[in-house]
Amino acid sequence: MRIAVLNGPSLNLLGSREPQIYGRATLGDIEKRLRVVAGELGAEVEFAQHNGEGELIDRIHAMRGNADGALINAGAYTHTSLAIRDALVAVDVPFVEVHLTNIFSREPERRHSMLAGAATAVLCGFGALGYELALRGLVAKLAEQSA
Ligand code: DHK
Repeated sequence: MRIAVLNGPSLNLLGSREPQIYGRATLGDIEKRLRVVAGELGAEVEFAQHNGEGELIDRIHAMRGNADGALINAGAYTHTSLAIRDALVAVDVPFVEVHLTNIFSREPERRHSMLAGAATAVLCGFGALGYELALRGLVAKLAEQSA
């Protein structure tokens, strides 16, 4: 099972970016842990991070036929990008929307997600651990569907 892990703007700065909000784990730490968990689950993971909306959309388009599922933290585009949701719907790859923070407990402009309505699941508020939890959940769900 191939899982794409896609991160959006400023998530390349995790570890030093507002650590009181986003934690101390770097994106590299998160990816390292996901590789271990994927190995345990018998899944393959592929990572990408882009700051630009267009690059993220290109990466989503590239998932068609190449990924069975995806974890996506679109960063601030989560709250604004109909274009990213359209791309996700277009490729028809099941995805889990992941956020480090509980977006529903933050500023009003972060409490709405453009992507959630198209997501298989949404997981937020567990910090870096959320990616691992989301990977476990998505792999279990995809395995159940293909059984
Ligand atoms: C990450 C971001 O970069 C923010 O723009 C979102 C999200 C929240 C997170 O919690 O992972 O509002």
